[in-house]
Amino acid sequence: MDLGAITKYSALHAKPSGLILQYGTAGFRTKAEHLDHVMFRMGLLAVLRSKQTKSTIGVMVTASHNPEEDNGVKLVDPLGEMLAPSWEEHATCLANAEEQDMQRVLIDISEKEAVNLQQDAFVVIGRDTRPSSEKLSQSVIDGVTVLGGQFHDYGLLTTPQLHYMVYCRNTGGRYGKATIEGYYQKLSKAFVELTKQASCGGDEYRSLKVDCANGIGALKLREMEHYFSQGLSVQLFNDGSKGKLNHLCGADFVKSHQKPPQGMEIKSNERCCSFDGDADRIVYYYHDADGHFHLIDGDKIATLISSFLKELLVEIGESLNIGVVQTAYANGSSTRYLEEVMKVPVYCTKTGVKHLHHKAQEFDIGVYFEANGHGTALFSTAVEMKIKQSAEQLEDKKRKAAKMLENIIDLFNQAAGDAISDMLVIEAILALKGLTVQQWDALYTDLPNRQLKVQVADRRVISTTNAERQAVTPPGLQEAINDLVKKYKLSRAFVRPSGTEDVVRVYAEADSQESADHLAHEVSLAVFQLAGGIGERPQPASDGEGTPH
Ligand code: NG1
Ligand code: ZN
Repeated sequence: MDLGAITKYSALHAKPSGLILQYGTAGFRTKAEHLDHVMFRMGLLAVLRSKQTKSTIGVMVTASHNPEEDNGVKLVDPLGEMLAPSWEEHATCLANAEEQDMQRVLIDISEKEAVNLQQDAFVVIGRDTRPSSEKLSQSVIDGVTVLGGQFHDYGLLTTPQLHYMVYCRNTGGRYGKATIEGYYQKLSKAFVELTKQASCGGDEYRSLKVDCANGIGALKLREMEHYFSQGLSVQLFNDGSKGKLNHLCGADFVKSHQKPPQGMEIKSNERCCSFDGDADRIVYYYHDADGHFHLIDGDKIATLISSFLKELLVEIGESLNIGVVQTAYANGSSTRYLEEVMKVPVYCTKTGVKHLHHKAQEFDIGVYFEANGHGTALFSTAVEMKIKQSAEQLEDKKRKAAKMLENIIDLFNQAAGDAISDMLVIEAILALKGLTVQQWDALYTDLPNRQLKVQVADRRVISTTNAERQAVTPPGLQEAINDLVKKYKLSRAFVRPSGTEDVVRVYAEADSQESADHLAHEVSLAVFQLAGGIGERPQPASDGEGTPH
């Protein structure tokens, strides 16, 4: 390590003294103007991680669904996964070290993790369309360079595209080519082959309106469009040409406000979807003939996908184990439908895709989605081989199913939840099954629900167990929630500290919207009283239709 050079360059990316940030569920996230030193230091850390794993490491500059003024950074581990937990701690230490302690922390990490400093390092970098992202990604590059790492700057990418690049590079090209054309080709080839098998499906099935949250998804979808044009026609809205990123649009807005985005005209029964700001989340929706808005969230996406996969497996005659992974935010109706009607085992993990991803890896086929639309399906290597063999050997009908499965495996991003890839899978399934958006929606009816946020002095006073469904501390809180829940039918509620914002999140569902709103409000008051609420006391939801959390 050239300590002199590190000190010199670090001074050019100096940390505002006293600023403390935490590597959360999605990396570091805050106002962009506070992040320059964090970017530089994550460049340094990525080099150490690359040397330790002898693999390419990714660094993504984005704040996803958060406001345009924010930014963030996260590291991507060798197989496209989120950073290992011990390294998340190192990231927090390094980001918070005052200038004069930075070198010592860097050396500590290298020693603790037995990093061979002579080893080569390679880092790939991507960024979203935020005005601050270009400069911040340059700071990452400064950090990489000063520690002697090699790098490739992909420039503008969706988050899942960067995960894809990392995965490709660390699997010797077997997964795909680590270029943007490689990504487009792999996905669109699988999509076109798959949809060729659809017997029905005229135009009405094949056109889709996409709200791109004024983000990177618009750019990438436009680039990709001509690769799959025979199979699907997409109409892009909120493409960044005028509106502000994530403002009154995008998957997070649509899901949390339970209403359509601005800037998109929706005719009745038209199929629409929204991406978030870095295109790793997707939700669908439509207006029915009476003008009512219907949201099709991650839970219903997981249901469509897992039921289709199960059907294909039955057709091929393979008894592979398939599991669905959700979080506590999954709508109770979805869990019930999956378990009782579809007879698919369902598992619940803590919030944050790394937990879901990890659990999904335990199955031959693991489908995981957060209710907010972040998810994918994972296929074990053994399954992939079995399916490839079946596609060669089986008789006609079975072979067709095996071929479809083969294409679906290629179409899913195995490295991360990916709005583009999920969209193509969903469109293919709808076409193959001849399903309209209403028929898909009718699989089950969501229980009315409400999410709220409560400000407390220190959200760490709340600790949880049972995949965040029960509060362990502060004392008395869970008992209070239990008593409130008893007052309503088909009800459920839980609270947890957010991993990305300084708030406690409250979730409630019940048999009517009114009950869900009441329950959520009452639980918020319990949190406010028992967990050290600050500021104004939580107010009841002012209307029945989608007051934000
Ligand atoms: P937190 O802030 O921990 O609730 C939010 C989302 C997660 C996940 C992360 C990362 C909800 C309730 N929570 O986490 O699902 O997407 O952001 O972006 O949607
Ligand atoms: Zn995102």
